[in-house]
Amino acid sequence: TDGAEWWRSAVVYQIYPRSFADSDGDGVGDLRGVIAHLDHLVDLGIGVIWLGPVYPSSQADNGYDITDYQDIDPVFGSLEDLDALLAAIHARGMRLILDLVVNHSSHRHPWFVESRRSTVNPYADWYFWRDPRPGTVGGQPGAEPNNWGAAFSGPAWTWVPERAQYYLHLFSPSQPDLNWENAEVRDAVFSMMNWWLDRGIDGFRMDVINFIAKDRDLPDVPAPAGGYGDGMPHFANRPELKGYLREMNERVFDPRPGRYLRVGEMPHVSPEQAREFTDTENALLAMVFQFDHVSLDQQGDKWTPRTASVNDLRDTLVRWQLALSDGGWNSLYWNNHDQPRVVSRYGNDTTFWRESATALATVLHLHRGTPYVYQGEEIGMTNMPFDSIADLRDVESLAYYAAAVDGSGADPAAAMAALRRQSRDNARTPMQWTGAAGAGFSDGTPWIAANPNHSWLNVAAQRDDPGSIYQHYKALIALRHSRSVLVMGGFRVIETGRDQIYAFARTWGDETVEVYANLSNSPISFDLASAGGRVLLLTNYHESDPESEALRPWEARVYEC
Ligand code: TEU
Repeated sequence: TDGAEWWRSAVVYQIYPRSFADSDGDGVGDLRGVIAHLDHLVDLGIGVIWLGPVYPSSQADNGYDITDYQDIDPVFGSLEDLDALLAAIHARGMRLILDLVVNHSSHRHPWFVESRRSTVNPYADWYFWRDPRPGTVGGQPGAEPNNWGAAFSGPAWTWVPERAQYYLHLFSPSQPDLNWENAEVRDAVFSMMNWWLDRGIDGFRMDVINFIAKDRDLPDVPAPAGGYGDGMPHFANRPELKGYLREMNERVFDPRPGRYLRVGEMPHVSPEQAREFTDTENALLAMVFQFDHVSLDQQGDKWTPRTASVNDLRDTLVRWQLALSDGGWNSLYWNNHDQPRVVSRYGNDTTFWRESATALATVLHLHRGTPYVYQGEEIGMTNMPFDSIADLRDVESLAYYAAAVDGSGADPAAAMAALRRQSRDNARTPMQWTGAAGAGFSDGTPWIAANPNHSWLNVAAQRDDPGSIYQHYKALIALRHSRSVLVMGGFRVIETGRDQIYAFARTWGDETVEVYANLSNSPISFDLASAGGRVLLLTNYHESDPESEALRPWEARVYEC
């Protein structure tokens, strides 16, 4: 792929360390467990590993609440283990990016422990502290400085009697938001980033990076009577955001040779904004994670279901592809540690489990952008049949259930149905390496139960099976590495006149690749767009007639034209 930055052609594998591989039998994945499985990623064709947070943490949000940004939580290992992992990754020609979680720290971080003591200590202004709403008594319901709700239920403010003020937390009370307007906060963050880059890592995935600039007035927002509202317009994609990212680039990345992968997770970002942040001239980031395609089955809040149609999926994917088809850059993902498993969500994890998993993978990987494979996606791992709330661990899921069932008297069965559909724990059950009792993940009791289907759905069962989901992912990644058109090519939709079919073309110079995918449970006939002379590069059905103008359920075909 001529001259493109390495992260345009590489495929990124996301590891959720707690659930990937446990080397010491404590039931929690760790760094030594990752080292032991690197060759699986080499076999798959992975170029970059995104490792979820492994820093010391109060573990209220599984590491997204950090108490020390420059060390490793003992549950995952040590800094020496991280250095050994980095060396092992580099020795295999792969790269490592870490998770940068600097919109907030843990409430147990020394910065916050000091900040909460008084209004006059050196860290007093490192977070968002506000007096009770005028005319109210601090700590009483309704005394919060504004009416924003937190992402994990409840108000976005917690009262600290010691300081006689509230602090802001967009997520859990264990995650106080850092005040980026304070230059000392920015100094500390940039110094920490430089410390990690000096250690040899290859970049960062930046957690909710578009939330770091807040509207200092922190105004009330429309909200149901006595309820909380969505403060998003006052903390997402604010005008000051670009200034902070420009300063980050000037003080961290620009002074260094080489190219670092900078990925910004940006809930609520639009394609146009993504283009602004990633456009080639003065790219503030290499790419962003958007959320439009992973909220199509939600209506307002994530727990209220909506049926996502193929048209919904296609329209959203196409909108993002077209916006970034001739400038800027896209991330491509179906799964991560916050999303339910795509084969259960948008595919068919019963009748057409293999076909739908591979059709969805084909569509994603042949788009323009950098593909991400989330651990277990490469073997088609499915959602978990959670039986009761005791099976769940995620702070977001537990808070939702408590608020719905204990707080509002909702039917526990309905709440469990919503959790089986959308809980983040669907993505956090142990990686399924083998069919053995602990799924090859741990010899101990795992921190969260493994999916019972690991008995047949696992790496060992698929690795040497030519028709497996694993082998299809491997073929897709190899295909991407073999053709510039799949990396640099533009994107255009192919109109087939069939709602169930998603078809598109990629063109680069005189190379054209066409993709046709039937994203439904029914066979469908259609007309192949290009004139003859096609070569079938890849299909997800074992036997496939390249000239057939009928696609079987979830059949995907890739042609070179
Ligand atoms: O997620 C940000 C985010 O928007 C998610 O909260 C997502 O919207 C939600 O999980 C969907 O229900 C990042 C991390 O990926 C997530 O794991 C953390 O919980 C969150 O930030 C706070 O750090």
